[in-house]
Amino acid sequence: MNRVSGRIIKGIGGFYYVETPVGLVTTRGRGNLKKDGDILLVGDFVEVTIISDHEMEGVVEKVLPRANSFVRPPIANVDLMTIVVSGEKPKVNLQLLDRFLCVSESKSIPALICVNKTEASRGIAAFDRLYEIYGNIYPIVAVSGETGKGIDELREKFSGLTVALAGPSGVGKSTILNSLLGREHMEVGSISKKTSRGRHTTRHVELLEIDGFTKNARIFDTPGFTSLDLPDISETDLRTLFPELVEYGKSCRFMDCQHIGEPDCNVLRALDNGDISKSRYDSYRLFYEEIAKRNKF
Ligand SMILES: Nc1nc2c(ncn2[C@@H]2O[C@H](COP(=O)(O)OP(=O)(O)O)[C@@H](O)[C@H]2O)c(=O)[nH]1
Ligand SMILES: [Mg+2]
Ligand SMILES: [Zn+2]
Repeated sequence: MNRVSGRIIKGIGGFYYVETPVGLVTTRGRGNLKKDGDILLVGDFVEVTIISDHEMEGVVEKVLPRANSFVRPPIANVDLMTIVVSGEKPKVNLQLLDRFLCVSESKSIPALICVNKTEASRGIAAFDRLYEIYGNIYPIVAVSGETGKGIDELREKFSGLTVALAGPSGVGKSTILNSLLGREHMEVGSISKKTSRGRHTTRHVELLEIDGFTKNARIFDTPGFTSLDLPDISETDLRTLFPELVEYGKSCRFMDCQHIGEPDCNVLRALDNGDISKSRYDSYRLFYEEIAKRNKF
């Protein structure tokens, strides 16, 4: 029996496919892990025992510690959360964008904002507005999945990383994915055009390879995170998920200042000066109330 290390790059119908130095090994789910109540996620780094050399079948023996994981979609070890918004229709929802950013922060996953549909002046204006708000806090890239604008820059930013795409439906995640891959990749759960037989699979997650300039990147082909609950955090800790509140909050009079009306609050001063944008602060207050209400029950 031959034990090797690898990474789960595909999960479909209870089978998990592990990429290893000796080739793709097919495993049937949890294997020996079942008793621990462990579940496997695409993106997991694992150790497998090859039980049949001929068919390259194996059993997962061990899941290595995860840097991070998600339940929906079921993926692990994301290096970069790319949040896609649209410079055209559908109109940018800043509150939703801030929600995604908070979730990334809560899992300590670096985030990148990708503004799609910027091939025309209206999209460019939208990008400029977003740059005003986020340019000092997060990397932000203007692209057009349609024309290919900015896709090389995105590829460069993704180099060597495992990337997930997030954003509401219609912003162009699938278009960007295809543009990055340089080919049509049929979306999970999409209607097969050839057969019109409907959804081609129900539960299928894959980690695809993108050819980068320097180092290849991997990208999850899930339809993306379309909406997310706020992280499991107390309202008093929420401020730690807004990098600019952390920064300006260092000079508040009180160490535990919540920036909601305390005396000598440097965050409120920065808000007055325009150093902190109103929309970000509004999201903070909105999420604060939402979490306070949630935690009451
Ligand atoms: N104008 C414009 N439309 C785009 C662009 N990228 C995608 N679209 C269109 O936006 C719609 C939604 O795209 P899709 O990739 O399915 O979005 P998803 O729901 O996020 O996966 C489709 O009609 C696309 O043709 C772009 O860069 N510019
Ligand atoms: Mg899509
Ligand atoms: Zn304060």
